[in-house]
Amino acid sequence: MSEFENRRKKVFDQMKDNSVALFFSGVSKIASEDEYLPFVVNKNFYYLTGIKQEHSALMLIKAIGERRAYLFIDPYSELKEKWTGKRLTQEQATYISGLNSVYTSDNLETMLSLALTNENNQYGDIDCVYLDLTSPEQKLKEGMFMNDLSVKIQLDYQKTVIDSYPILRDLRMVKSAAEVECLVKAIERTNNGIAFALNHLKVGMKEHELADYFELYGRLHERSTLAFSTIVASGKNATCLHYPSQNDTVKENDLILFDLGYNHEEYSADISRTFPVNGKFEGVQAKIYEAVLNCNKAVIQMIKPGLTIKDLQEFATEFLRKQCINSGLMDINDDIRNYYYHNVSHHLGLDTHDISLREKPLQNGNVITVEPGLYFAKYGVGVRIEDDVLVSEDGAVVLSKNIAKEMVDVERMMATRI
Ligand SMILES: [Mn+2]
Repeated sequence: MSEFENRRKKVFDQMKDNSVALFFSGVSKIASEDEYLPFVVNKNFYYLTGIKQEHSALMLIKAIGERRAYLFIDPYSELKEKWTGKRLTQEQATYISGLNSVYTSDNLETMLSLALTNENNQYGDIDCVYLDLTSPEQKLKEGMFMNDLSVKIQLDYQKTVIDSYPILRDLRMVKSAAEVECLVKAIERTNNGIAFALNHLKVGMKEHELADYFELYGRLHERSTLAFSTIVASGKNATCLHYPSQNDTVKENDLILFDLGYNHEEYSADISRTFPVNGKFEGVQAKIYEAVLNCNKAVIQMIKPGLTIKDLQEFATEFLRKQCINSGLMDINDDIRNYYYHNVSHHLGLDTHDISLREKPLQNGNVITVEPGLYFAKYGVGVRIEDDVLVSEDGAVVLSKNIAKEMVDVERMMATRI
C-alpha cells in the first residue's frame, strides 16, 4: 500500500458507515489584478493525496462493505500550461496519489449530488458528510466556502455534517517514516543554509543581510520555500522573540540569534541557534549560553512517550530557574518568567506549529521542537537553542543533531568559516 493510500485507509477506518468525506486543495489568492500569490496547498488535502495543484478535491465514500476514493483536478489545458506552467494530467495525478479514479473538477458537484441523493444510490443511503470545519488553516483560508458548503449539505440534502479536523489532527500528530525523512531533509538543508549565512557574516553588516543569505541559499537549492519568516536578531534585539525589523548593525561583541527553517515537500524545519559574532562566547554570554544548552539537553534526555508538552515546559522552567540562580544570573527571589517567556516545545510537521492536541501525552512517532531560551535585556543577550526531535520508545531521536550547538563546536565552526 502506498504512503498516501495508507493515510486514506486510516481516515476511512475512522469514518462512520454510510458517510462521505470531502477535502479541498484550495485556490490561489489574488495579489493584485492579474497576479496571484504563490499557491500554498491545504495541508490536510496534501496529506491524503500528495497533490499540490489548486482547485483539486478528494471525495471519500464509505458505504457498507465498500470504500471509494475519487480525486478531482482541473481538466488538462495546453493553453493554461502555456500561461502558467505545468499542470497535472490524470495519469500523473494517479501516479502521485495512488488514486485510480481521477475526474475533472467540473464533475465534483454532480458526483457529490449523486452520492447524497438516496434514490437508487449505488452506495446506499448516505447519512453524514465530513468537512474540515475547524482546523486553524481552514478557518483562516476557506472558512466562508466551508460554511456555505456545510449549509448546503444540511439544507439541500438533509445530511448531518461532521467535523473531520479531529481525525486529521490525530493522524498527523504521528509521523510515518516517510514524513520523518522529509523533516530530516528540511533540517539538513536548513543546516547548510545556516553555514552559508555564517560564511557571509561580517561585523558592520545589517542583521537582515544574514537572513537574506539564508533565504538565498534555499532559493538556489530547489527553490526551497521558508517554513516561516526568518528571524535574525543580534545583541539585545534577540530578547524580542519575533524581532521583525532586522535593521540593526551586527556588532563584534554581540551574540546573534537565528530562528529559521526551510520546507521540504511541505514539511517544516524549525531551528534556532545562537552564535558569537567574534567567534568566542565570553563572560556572561557563556554563562547564559551554557544554562540554555544544559536545559535543551536535559529536556531531550527526559522525553519519552506518556509525558505531555506541559510536563516538558514545567521541567524546563524549573531547570532554567535553578541554572540562573546557581550561575548568579538571577536572584533567588526573582521570577524566571522575566527571562524565559515562551514555551519549550510544539509539534512540527506540515505546519511549523503543527496541528495537535497539546494536552495529549506524547506518543511514538510525534515530532516536536525543544527550544529553551534565556533573554537578558540588561546584558544585551538573548539565547535560544532549538532542536527538532522524534519521540520514540527509546526516548528522543534528535533529527537536528548535525547542527552544532556545543560551545566548542560552535566556536570551531566560527573559526573555520570559509
Ligand atoms: Mn519553534
